[in-house]
Amino acid sequence: MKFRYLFLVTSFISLTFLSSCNNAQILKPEELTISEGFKNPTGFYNANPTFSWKLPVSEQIKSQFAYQVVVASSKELLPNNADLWDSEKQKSAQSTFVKYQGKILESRQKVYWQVKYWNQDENASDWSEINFFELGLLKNADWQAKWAGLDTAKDSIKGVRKFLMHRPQYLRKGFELSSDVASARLYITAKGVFDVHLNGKDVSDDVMTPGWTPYNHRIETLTYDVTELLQAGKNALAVELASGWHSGRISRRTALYDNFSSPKILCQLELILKDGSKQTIISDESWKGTTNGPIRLASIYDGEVYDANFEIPNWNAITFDDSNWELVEVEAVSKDVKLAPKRHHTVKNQLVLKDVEIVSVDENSAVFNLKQNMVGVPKVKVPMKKGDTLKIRFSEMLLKDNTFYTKNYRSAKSTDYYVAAKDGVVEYVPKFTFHGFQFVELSGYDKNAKPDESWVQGIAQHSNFEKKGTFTSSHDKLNQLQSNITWGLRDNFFDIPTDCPQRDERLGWTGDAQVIAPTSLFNYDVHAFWTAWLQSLRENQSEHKDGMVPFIVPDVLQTKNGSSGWGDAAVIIPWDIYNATGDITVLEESYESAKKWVGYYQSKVKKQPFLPKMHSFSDWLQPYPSKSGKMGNRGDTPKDLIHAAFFAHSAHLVSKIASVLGKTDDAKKYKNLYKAVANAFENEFFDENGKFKQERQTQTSYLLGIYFELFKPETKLKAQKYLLEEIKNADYHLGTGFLGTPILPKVLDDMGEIDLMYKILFKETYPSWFYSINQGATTMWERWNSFSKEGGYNAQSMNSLNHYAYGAIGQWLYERIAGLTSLEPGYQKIRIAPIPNTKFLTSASASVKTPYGKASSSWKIEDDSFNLDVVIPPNTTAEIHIPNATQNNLLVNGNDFTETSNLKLMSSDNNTVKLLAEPGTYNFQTKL
Ligand code: RAM
Repeated sequence: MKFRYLFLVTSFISLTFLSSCNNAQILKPEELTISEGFKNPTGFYNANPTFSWKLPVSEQIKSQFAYQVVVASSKELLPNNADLWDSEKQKSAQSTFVKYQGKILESRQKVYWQVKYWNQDENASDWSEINFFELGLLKNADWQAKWAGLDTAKDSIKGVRKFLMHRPQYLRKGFELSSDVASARLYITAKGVFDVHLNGKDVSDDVMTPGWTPYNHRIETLTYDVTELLQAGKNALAVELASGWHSGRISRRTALYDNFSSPKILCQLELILKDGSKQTIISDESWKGTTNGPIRLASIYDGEVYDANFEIPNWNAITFDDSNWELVEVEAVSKDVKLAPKRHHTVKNQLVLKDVEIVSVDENSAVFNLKQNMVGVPKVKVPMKKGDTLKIRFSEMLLKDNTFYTKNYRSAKSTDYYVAAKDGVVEYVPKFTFHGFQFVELSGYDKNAKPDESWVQGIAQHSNFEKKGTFTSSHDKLNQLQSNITWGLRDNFFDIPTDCPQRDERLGWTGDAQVIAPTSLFNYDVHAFWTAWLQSLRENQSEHKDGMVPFIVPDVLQTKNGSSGWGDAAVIIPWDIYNATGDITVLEESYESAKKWVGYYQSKVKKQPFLPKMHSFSDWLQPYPSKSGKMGNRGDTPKDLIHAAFFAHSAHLVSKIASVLGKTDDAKKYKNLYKAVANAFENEFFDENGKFKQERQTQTSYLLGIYFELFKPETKLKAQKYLLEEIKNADYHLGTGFLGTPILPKVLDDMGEIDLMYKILFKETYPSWFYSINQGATTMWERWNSFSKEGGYNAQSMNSLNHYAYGAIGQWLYERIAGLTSLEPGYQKIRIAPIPNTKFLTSASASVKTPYGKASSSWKIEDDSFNLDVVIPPNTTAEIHIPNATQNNLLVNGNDFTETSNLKLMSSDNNTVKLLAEPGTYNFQTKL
């Protein structure tokens, strides 16, 4: 008995010892984020965040058995005395988007959190580093400040098309503090765009804040920790303010008819002093302002006018005497417009393009080539003579004879001016505008100076998201395509997803957005970017018009009719985000809105059951349309077919979303609806042979039917044949516009027509992706033939060289050329299934920073052997499909393939071996 007892004790001790040994090896969780990927944010928007972390890459860590999250009001309380929330040990593999379920959090509250996990062997990790988040002002009632600014409308300055322009304002407030500052937060926003300074210093490097939301519903606010910028004694808070989106002509009808008046700021500086007292400085009637500053005018479309003669030295410093300035007017914060912390990252300067070439110089002007179509502002450094005006013009592409071309900007003047106050070199970067351009023309500089490449640089700006994916291959043009896609994305993700960044448009077209969302989610961390815009979409969705989703968001056109293929962004994008991230929150947030959009289709069904009659832009900009000019923009696929296709598809997705959310009745209801619409679609538009009934056949009619699963299985097979015939008739070119193009690769892939898809993708002639590259494109174009080296610009006035829609092919580069896909939401299960085509490629490679860590797939063909390198992150599994392989000719990490605990055989036929892999790094090799 005694002996047995001793044995038990020793084994207990050795077990504890062993497990604590193991514990020591279990590395702590990394890369903690909250909600849509925020790291330690100040001024956070959501009092009910979710928590995510990553398991470190290590031999010991395959998956998560359990986790524990602790949340506290101070660091000292962690981990053992978490006063806000202790999730306790949860047996769950969930390491992303774990919902906070603790005490109610309030505006301004700073919260600390930490997490640990248990690995597959139930060994606990150490606690992670402590992270925090601090909430912004969540309610309008938190604001004591008043909207403040000068009445600039009364100046009645009329710009292009007689739109009211507002002189930029310089506003300031001096104040005194009785002691040093322990902590200070500046809460600030504007009806307009602002740049704020404290004691002469820049508060941030944000650009064009607060960004663009439907201002009549919600204005985003920013929070800055300005503790370091303040001092005991005198201080000065100073703001530059311009029209931006809110009061500029980009807001079109809303600006005109809703009487959006002079720009205003709203700011509240909340201080805790070292002596323990509190003080708040707000925007109110005591502020002073002037419009006699150097930025004379600023417009998003038309550019900026800067006159150095109006510079006001030290205007934003403590010492400045503002007694001559005017008192501002104020307006109370209204209940009707929600003030909410910005829920995605601000626009920032991202990159400076310095590799510049001078194209031409004549007596008065010089043209510079930045070699990349970009969005942002120029930085000029130019010798000037006092009193002269430097004129800065922009262009996307020159004509054959180097003519500077600006017509496709339409009414957007897109021109900046700088008036010199003295002789010498001036440096100028416009502040309250942005342009889309590759070429810059300068005129008005010192005539005695010889233009130099150093005179112009390009500052590229976009919303401040991180790069998430990479794709590269052995083919230069394919790589150029990837570059054009990613530049097109960055250029058009300027606080909202825009159709184009340069002409008098730059609007949040919903159709373009739904088309590009999946590709964007591969390339950039745009989770928060999209969910923020979806909130704007929901705010603009009309209650009065049966759930109509406008075709642009923010809806400054005051859209009357919804468009099929466009309004579906309300359903498709949440679903795409969920699949790319695994975050269910976006589905919860969007569910009612998605249902309402389907309801809009239902409200448009009149005579024929399940077939709506409504508006559509249709398969926008399909090549070779049968009608000419503007009439041809909508392509040849009839709009009634497009309504039915997207009605069915959106109903289908709502049914899937309902299933994920556990709403089984809705799931059934919408599935039945989808089936009924699909049935009506097939009967109405296709004959018994699966042929599209219209004489003029289109690729898109078949693509929509097949990809949206609208055909009976036997009809689908027949329709596939007609699709192939259509492609053959087009001499193996695509024949698709905005709606058909993203679907083409998916359908051909599904049909096993991989070689055909490669053939179409690698076509060099119009219409094709490489055609634009052959014509010098560095971004995606609006039209398949927007420009040619020989003929210059397409004659149609609507013609942008920076339009991301056709970049939707980017998804296929990742998913199939390199072979990396998310198989279960958020890459919890990954599929590696490259489809190498040796006619065009000898290698391709992609990586994605998934919510679990980096995954990658890289293949190359060398010395008659096919090599595949794969990285699978912890807490996921992967299906790996190895092409040209059999069980017998497959080497894994240099050895003959045998099953291990990390690698199991799923299936093998004479062409492909399918394996199920645990996290890790693998090399596969087969002889060709
Ligand atoms: C133009 C643009 C935009 C498109 C609409 C229908 O404004 O091409 O991208 O969505 O038309």
